[in-house]
Amino acid sequence: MRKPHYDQAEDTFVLPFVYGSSAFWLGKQSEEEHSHRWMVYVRGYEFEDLSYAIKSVTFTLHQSFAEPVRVLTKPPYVVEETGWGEFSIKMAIAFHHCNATETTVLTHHLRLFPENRGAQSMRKPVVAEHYDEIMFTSPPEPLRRALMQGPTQKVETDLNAYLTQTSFQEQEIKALKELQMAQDKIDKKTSDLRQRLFDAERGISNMGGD
Ligand code: SLL
Repeated sequence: MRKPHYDQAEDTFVLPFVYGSSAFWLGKQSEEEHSHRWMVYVRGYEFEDLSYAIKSVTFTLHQSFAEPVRVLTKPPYVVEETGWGEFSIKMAIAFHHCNATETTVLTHHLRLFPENRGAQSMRKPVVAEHYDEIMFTSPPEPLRRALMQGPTQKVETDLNAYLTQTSFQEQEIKALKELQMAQDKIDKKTSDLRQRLFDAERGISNMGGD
């Protein structure tokens, strides 16, 4: 599980997190006004329980929804709904022992439709996620202790299953593998060139030695 990164010199903590949405098309038979089921969420990078730092997440939906302001005071910080259209969702993340001015406010654009007008699928969700970090500089003592300790458990939600193909962790592992392969290629080229240089130098010295 990802712990916040602590910088002693600056006395800062950096808390990684992910926010976004996942949407399923409900098919041709669905009602026009409820053609998609979607979720918008704030989650830990590795689905860790962020309630050690987060006090609440307030989602503000489009006015066409009944009670558009949804306050979640415990994880999973998810709003699940059905609807027909895309819109921007405001998310305000409040932290323990902090005042309202320290609330982090983000906007996520809910995506329901596949990119480039691709075909809609009832099985494959349209996932739009963002990685972000929240920085705390010299936080109040109880929050400092919580950040120092980091997460203690993961959150089990349906969300985990929906997001496995696109999880940032998997992307990171894939990127690291690709980097390693590129590094191996460079190492091989460098050693080939070194050998050629060595052979060439030997050739020159043999010429001079006659
Ligand atoms: C659009 N600007 O025109 C956007 C607005 C609003 C979507 C989209 C409501 C569903 C319900 C809903 O999906 N609103 O009332 O339950 O595309």
